Amino acid sequence: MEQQADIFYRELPKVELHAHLNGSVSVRTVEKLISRKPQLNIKHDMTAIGKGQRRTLDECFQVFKVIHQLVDTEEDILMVATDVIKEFAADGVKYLELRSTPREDNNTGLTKRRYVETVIKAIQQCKNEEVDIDVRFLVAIDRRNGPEVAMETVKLAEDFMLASDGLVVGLDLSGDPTVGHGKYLLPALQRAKNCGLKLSLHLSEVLSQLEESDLLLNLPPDRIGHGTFLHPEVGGSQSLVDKVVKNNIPLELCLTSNVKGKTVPCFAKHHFKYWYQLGHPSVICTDDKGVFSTDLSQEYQLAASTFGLGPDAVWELSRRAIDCIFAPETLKAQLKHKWEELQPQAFQ
Ligand code: 6MZ
Repeated sequence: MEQQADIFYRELPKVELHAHLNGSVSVRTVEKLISRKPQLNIKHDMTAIGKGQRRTLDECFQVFKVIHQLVDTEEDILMVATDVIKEFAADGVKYLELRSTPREDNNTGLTKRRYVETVIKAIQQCKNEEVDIDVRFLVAIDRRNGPEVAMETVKLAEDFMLASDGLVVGLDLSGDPTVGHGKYLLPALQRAKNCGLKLSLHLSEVLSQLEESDLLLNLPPDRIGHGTFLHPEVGGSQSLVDKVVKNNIPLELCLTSNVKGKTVPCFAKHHFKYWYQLGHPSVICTDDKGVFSTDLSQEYQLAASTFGLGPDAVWELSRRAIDCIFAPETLKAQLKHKWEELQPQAFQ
């Protein structure tokens, strides 16, 4: 049976700003995908990292490759995206920004354009079914694929920003942080910014990216993914911190992901503490709820128990996340109103 505390975190209305679509696929959806493609001989333990287990970041990236094999048609993407959206809604997430890297597949005829269209279709279907969640989409650049693909991706995102009724709001830069260098991607990112796409960039997810982080912070991005090694105590620098603070760039922080991916030694040493104590906008997120076997309620509960936050502080943390969303101000106001309405229920 759920404990009273667990219920509070589930009832807490939440904003999810850092969720990779294919990393968010649940066990239930993986089962459906495996039954569609038995010939691949993929087992459950190849798509998720269970409780108490840890892998290197490199091993995590192998897991994404396995999931990508399972998700290679429009039908798969539609099912995965609708399932993921409904699961976030069931977890009390009221506003979700999903991100995903458009892929093409010659064998199935999947194109990058159809990929984005299919995610948008899933969002619209959930809206038509009145699922209680507002969803936006960030088109992702996988840094591994280099500057030309990055520029292509920006152009695709630009087209959809203009033609998706406000559903495509921005761009994400992600992928294996140890591969490639952000400096080659600057022209693409600059173009995205100039055309009005919001930028959420994975930054300093691993150590020794000081120069890259400094360059990317000059854009500046609208939000930062992880930012694990920005501050001086862990090998970053005060000047990086100053840039983040001066531009008031919110951080998307993913506790379980960072600990399971071994970039942070334990929850107590997570950089949430540093940024939260500074009073800097910090948003709790899941990253890859399927791969890391978590959900957003658990992540809030984990932050609260690790850093000693009471219910009022947790409420404030979730409410302040609204200010960091990429959707327009009108929606922020609506969400704040929703939080007010839901407050008595969460605290009863
Ligand atoms: C960097 C990550 C990531 O795009 O196919 N991705 N990039 N750091 C992380 N920390 C663990 N987790 C996920 O979702 C999977 C892709 O998201 C990015 C990687 O590029 C991965 O291939 P999509 O929906």
